[in-house]
Order: sequence, then C-alpha cells, then structure tokens
Amino acid sequence: MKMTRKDGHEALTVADASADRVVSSSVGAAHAIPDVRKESGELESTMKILLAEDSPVYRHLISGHLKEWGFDVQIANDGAVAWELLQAPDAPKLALLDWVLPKIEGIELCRRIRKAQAHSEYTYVVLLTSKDGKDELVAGMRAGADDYLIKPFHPPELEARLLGGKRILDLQRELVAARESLRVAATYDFLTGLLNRGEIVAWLDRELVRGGRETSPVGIVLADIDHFKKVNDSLGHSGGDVVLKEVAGRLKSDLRVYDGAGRYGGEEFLLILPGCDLVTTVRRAEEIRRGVSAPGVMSPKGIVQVTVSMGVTCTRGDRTSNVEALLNEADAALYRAKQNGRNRVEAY
Ligand code: GH3
Ligand code: MG
Ligand code: MG
Ligand code: MG
Repeated sequence: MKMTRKDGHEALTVADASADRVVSSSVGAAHAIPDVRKESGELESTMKILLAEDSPVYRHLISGHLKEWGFDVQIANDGAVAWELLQAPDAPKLALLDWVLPKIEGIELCRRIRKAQAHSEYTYVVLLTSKDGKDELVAGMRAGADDYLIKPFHPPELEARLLGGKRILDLQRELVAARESLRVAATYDFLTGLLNRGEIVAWLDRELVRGGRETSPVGIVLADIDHFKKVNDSLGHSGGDVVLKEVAGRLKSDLRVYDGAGRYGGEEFLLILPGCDLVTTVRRAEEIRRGVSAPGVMSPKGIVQVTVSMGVTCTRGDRTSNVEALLNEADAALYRAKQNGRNRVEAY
C-alpha cells in the first residue's frame, strides 16, 4: 500500500504489520530519486554503513537504496548482530538503527555505542522509528542518537540525513588528525624525529619509577657531537642539520625497543637504557659511539667525519635516583669525556 502524507508526497512504507508484504518505494521509484551524491559530490562510494532492521521489507528497501547510493552495507536482523558488527575492528561509522529490534533495541544500542566509544572513532547514529514512537524521540537523542527518521519516509530524506552524518564524520576525522599532528609536534623533535627534551626527560622519570619498583638498573647516556660548530662552519647550518639527522639515526639504530632516545639540546642526545647496569651501559655506549663515527656522513658538501663524546651513569639499587641528579652525573661524565680528548665514553 502506498501512503500519502500530508505534504502530498508518497513515502517509503510497508503495507501492513506482517512481514514480507510490502511495498512501495516512493512515487518515482529508484530512477526518479534525486541523486544527491552527484549534485553534491559528497557520498563516498566505499563508506560502510550498518543497517539494523528486523522488518524484511524495510531491510530490503533501505539496503537497496543504500547500495544504490554507493554504500558498503552491513545488515543486522536484530540488535545482537548489530552490536557484534559495531564492535568489529573495522566497524561501520555510520549506523542506521531501527528503534524496535529483537534482542537489543535501537535505543539500547545507542547507549552502548556512546559508552564504549569514549576514546575511539565516532559512530554517527540515525534512529529509525515509527510514527507512533514520536514521543520517544528525545529519549532516543538522549541515549546517543545523532538524528532520527520517522517511518514511512522518502528515500531522499534518508539520503539527506546520511549526507549530514557523513559531513559530521569527516569533520570529526579532520579534528582527530589535527589533534594527532599537534600531539606529534609536541612530542617529537621536528628535525631528528627523536623524542624532544620534555618527552625524553619524562620517559626517564617513568623508567626511574619502574626501575625502582622492579629493583632493576636504568642506564643513562648523554651524547654530544664533537666540534659541531666546525661542522656548521664548513657545511653551513643546513649541512649541519643533515649531519644532526644522520647522527640521530645512528644513535637510535643500536637501541632495543624499550630503550629511549631523545634530542636533549642542540647537538646533545639522551639515551635511556632500562635494565642496564653501569658496566653494560658503558659497553653499549662504546658500541654506539663507534657506530656513529664509523663511516663518514654524506652531506651536500661532501663527506664529513663526525664523532660524539658520551657521559654515562646509572641508577644504583642502594640509593634513590632522581632525574636531575642523574642528568648532572651524566653531564659531569660528558664533560670529562670532552676534557680527555673527545670521541670517547666516560662513566660517572
Ligand atoms: P664540543 O666538542 O665541545 O661539544 O664543541 P661543539 O662545537 O660541538 O659545541 P658548542 O656547544 O660550542 O656548539 C654547538 C653548536 O651546535 C652550536 C650551534 O650553533 C649548533 N647547533 C645547535 N643546534 C643546531 C641545529 O639544530 N642545527 C645546526 N645546524 N646546528 C645547531
Ligand atoms: Mg523493528
Ligand atoms: Mg658539541
Ligand atoms: Mg653541546
């Protein structure tokens, strides 16, 4: 049966309550539906969408339109299947949920989505409800729905809702990407890609706590490029930058995944070696030092020989270690390495 609404438009509707009878799509059928996608260029062809609908008729009609609009449609016949699909690793971020569903109702799905989602990517939810459920709409929105659609509805109404949802999801993704790039900028040193000073010191602080708890030593290496001013003088500042990057890469290349490396200052680097006592830290520092100086560094103005001096210290189980004291020790040892001829490792 076709239903005619007050505005004179015929809507997507189902004849009767009983399933499998159906049946009309809107007046103009598929070919007459205005192609919002072509007009706005907004609907992404591969965007996933979840359709949770227990009425076979609506399921068939709606999924047909969604596919026609280019969506990759996942279908759930009941709320439990919908919830399972929504929890999958690559779940759809756009969900069209019928209010009345077997097992888990649409409104309960909304609640669960919002509860589970505090830290993950946003899911945009459009709740489908029948006309007599109108009074409950506010409750649906409170439960976490972003929008609603009252059955029966015209296909273009649905498409318009989905375009709005997609726009929100795009904005949200842009915000997340912007936040992520701010986080990266605040965490890493732009030139070398190592942790910046604040982060490597915070890392050291955390490792000291862990080392204290596990009574395990933490080795610390402060490395400083020798005569770097001369490198800058001969290669220019940008040539110096190339050398800095290369040295940072070499310092890092010998580290284990749980070691930390950061740019502590202009041409100074801090390495943190959890679980390494003083003897081991000195041995590893020696290996790393040799690795830095072994092959010359290619720069736009030719090959330069680069060396580093290192000051090494380590936490000891029998005394409390704090970041500042350890950094002072490493710095004192580094000073001795410079005094004693550079390109060498000294322990505190
Ligand atoms: P030493 O062996 O005693 O450490 O001598 P040095 O010349 O390496 O030490 P000094 O501290 O006198 O000079 C460090 C130089 O590092 C000076 C500074 O211009 C340069 N520098 C600091 N940061 C950067 C950077 O980001 N890029 C470049 N190209 N140079 C930098
Ligand atoms: Mg239903
Ligand atoms: Mg230096
Ligand atoms: Mg220096």
